[in-house]
Amino acid sequence: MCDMDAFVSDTICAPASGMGGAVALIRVSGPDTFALLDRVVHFRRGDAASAKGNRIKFGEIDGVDEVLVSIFRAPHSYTGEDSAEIGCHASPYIVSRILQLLCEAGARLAAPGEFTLRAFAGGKMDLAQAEAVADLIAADTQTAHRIAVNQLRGQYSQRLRSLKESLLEIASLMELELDFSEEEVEFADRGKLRSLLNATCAEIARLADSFKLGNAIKSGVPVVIAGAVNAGKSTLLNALLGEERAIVSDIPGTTRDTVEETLALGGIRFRFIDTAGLREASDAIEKIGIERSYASLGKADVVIGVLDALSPLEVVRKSCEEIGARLTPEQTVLWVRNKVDAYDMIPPEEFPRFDRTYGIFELKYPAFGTYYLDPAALAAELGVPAVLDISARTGEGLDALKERLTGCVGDISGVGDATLVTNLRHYEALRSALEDLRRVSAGLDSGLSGDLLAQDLRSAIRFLETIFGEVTSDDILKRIFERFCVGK
Ligand SMILES: Nc1nc2c(ncn2[C@@H]2O[C@H](COP(=O)(O)OP(=O)(O)OP(=O)(O)O)[C@@H](O)[C@H]2O)c(=O)[nH]1
Ligand SMILES: [Mg+2]
Repeated sequence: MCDMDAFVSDTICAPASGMGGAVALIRVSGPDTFALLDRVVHFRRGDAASAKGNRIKFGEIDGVDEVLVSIFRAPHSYTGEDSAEIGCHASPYIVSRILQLLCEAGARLAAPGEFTLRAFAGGKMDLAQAEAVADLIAADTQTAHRIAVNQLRGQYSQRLRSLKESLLEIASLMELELDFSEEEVEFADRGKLRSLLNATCAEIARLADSFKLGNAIKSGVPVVIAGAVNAGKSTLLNALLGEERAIVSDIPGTTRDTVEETLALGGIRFRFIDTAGLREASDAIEKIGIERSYASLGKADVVIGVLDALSPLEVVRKSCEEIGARLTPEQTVLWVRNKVDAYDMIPPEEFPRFDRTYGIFELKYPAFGTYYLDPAALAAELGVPAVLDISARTGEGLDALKERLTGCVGDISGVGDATLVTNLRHYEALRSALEDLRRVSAGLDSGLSGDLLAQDLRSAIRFLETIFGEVTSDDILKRIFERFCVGK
């Protein structure tokens, strides 16, 4: 357990609103909140210290601003302590001047997440709920928002607590068995113990499995757009975003550095990363860019492998192999053949230039059909599951590409109401609990000593408890709350 008293002895203040806007909010919390306010603010009527209950008071800070102060008396506040929110005009000068006056009067500037940490320490919320506060602020899609709200309201913790209850019941059933085993009494409830253990394991496994989708919804899905120079990667990024984000030109090697932009598709945030085209570069800067392309492939959940419809098949095959060799089985690759619109535009006298191109000539110009491969035949030729024909220039095939992208994430309909794990810390705790429980299960089968089983079971319970912070350490709390913004 951590030493909460160290956190809650003084009075803290911090700006709580973002930049911009007309009005700013400054938060104060701690035992001296009201005395401190009375030193800094001249209230129109009465003072903060003797104000009854929660109320809003109008006042003036000399030479600085007129302010509206919301007073929250313990325990009816976010932190559970005496606290207040000062509304003032959103000039950076006013905000910093008020904070300075509060600090001169005895407050301390809060660390990131310190208000929420106090709410947790004061028993206003458990740790999973506290983490949901940060998720709620960061949520930028409806789905991410719904999941954060569900977790903040405690449904998620409730679900995990009932799993803990099941484990406690298993523990007590096991103890019964231990007590009687020496007397060789037939254990009546063994079937119940088994089925409860199996059901609990299955539920924990389901929750752990939900992390892939939960994390995709919360953090976004990194999608790397990779391929040979000039294949149209940057054009594709721009077409997906609907804006001219990356520079496009017919000069091979236009993109030198990775360009990243996010886009929500079907309730999921995708982080598209356009990369420098892959080739043997002679230029030192381009070489660095290509190294970055390879490095970013490692961070992708999904790779869009862009193949140039106007390149010869052998060149395409090489690019396909280069990308494929750097991916792991967990990563999904969507292969696209870009520039299919160009087939229409190539004048017949240009055809010799496209010799051994795997294009669509056959359809438009049957005489040149020898090298045409439809997408399925091309996929077979390249040894990949599928290829999608697209034109980043005209938008052809992009809806199908978007559909395949959302298909990579899984079905998100109804996830707002399901219990979904979005937090890596929780996922790891669930995985560890599951490992312990699987040992318990195997131990039961092989007649392992009850002491050893009980040990693993206790460890599984502790892992669940870390999720809502019943067991925690200063280190864990520090790591969680330092990722919060100041003022939350
Ligand atoms: N006809 C046609 N041309 C395209 C299409 N997509 C891209 N192009 C053209 O192909 C050339 C290269 O496009 P870019 O998007 O810069 O290609 P890139 O893959 O980002 O190239 P690098 O950054 O150099 O690796 C430009 O002249 C684009 O206009 C397409 O769908 N159809
Ligand atoms: Mg580019």
